Amino acid sequence: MKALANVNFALIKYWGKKDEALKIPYQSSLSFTVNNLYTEAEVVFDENLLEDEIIINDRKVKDQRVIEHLNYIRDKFKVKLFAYVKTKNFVATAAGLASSASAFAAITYAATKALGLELTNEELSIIARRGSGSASRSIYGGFAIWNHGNNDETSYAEKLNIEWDDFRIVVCLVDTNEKKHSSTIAMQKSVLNKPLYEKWVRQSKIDLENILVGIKEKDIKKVGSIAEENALRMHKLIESTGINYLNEKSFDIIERVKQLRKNGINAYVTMDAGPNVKIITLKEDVEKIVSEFTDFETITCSKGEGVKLI
Ligand code: 2P0
Repeated sequence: MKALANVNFALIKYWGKKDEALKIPYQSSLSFTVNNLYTEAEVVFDENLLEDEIIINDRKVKDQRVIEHLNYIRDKFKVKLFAYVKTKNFVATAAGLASSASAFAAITYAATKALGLELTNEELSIIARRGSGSASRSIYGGFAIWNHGNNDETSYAEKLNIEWDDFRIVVCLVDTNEKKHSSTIAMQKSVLNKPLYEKWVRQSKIDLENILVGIKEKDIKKVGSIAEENALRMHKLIESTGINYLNEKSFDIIERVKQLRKNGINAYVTMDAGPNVKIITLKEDVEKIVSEFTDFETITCSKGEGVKLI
């Protein structure tokens, strides 16, 4: 079975786990699944295999996270067969935006379909979450909310039934190399900074309530400014641990986006566990933004679909 899952970008970030093994977060998060950036995954369970065979981007690897995810799926559905797994990240340009979210969503869907299972999106979201937290959201197209829940059964993402056709994210590529610090480790360190982390959890709850209102009203100013503040707050928290994902070029883009806003253009930033900057905007402003950042490679994204078989 072969599946495709799109990358999702969080507008309200997931940052920090209450339960490391189950990947249950302290706070809920909200994201937008995009087109143009995705992973294709093929999974075949084969009685002739003596171990899992994993090929990522045409390279045979012993990827422990993928093996653990297969072990989890085998255990859950009482399957004994090893699997052949082949994944490929498709980004409009070089690698680097490759995401564990799209990868684990695609593997989850391909693997469960290969086992002949017909699961609900909630069930798929729970399984994908066990591979990588943010993968729980890539099951869905467009806006999705991952309710943190309190246990394995209640921590899953749901689709927000709101269509906002003009919503866009312009990715500004700063660096396509693999990140130096895994987000899993950076999250663990952030949680240890108790006062700041507790503040982060409290504020992200407020941000989530407010951004939901903004999305319902299709208010780009409200949505953009809440997402930007949320992302900058997450990076302040991360910096407090001694880890820096953003570099000079990222800060330069952030400043230039502020300037664009002063000139009446709808543009707001969000950044994840790396230096690339994603600019939140509307269709009508995309051209102006792209022409401002000709010194960077940009990828314009609109709404992407949920996970599907191909
Ligand atoms: C997010 N990120 O909400 C946040 C914002 C990065 C910054 O989810 O440990 O790869 O596998 O659950 O999902 C990246 O973390 O981490 C992430 P694990 P994951 O998109």
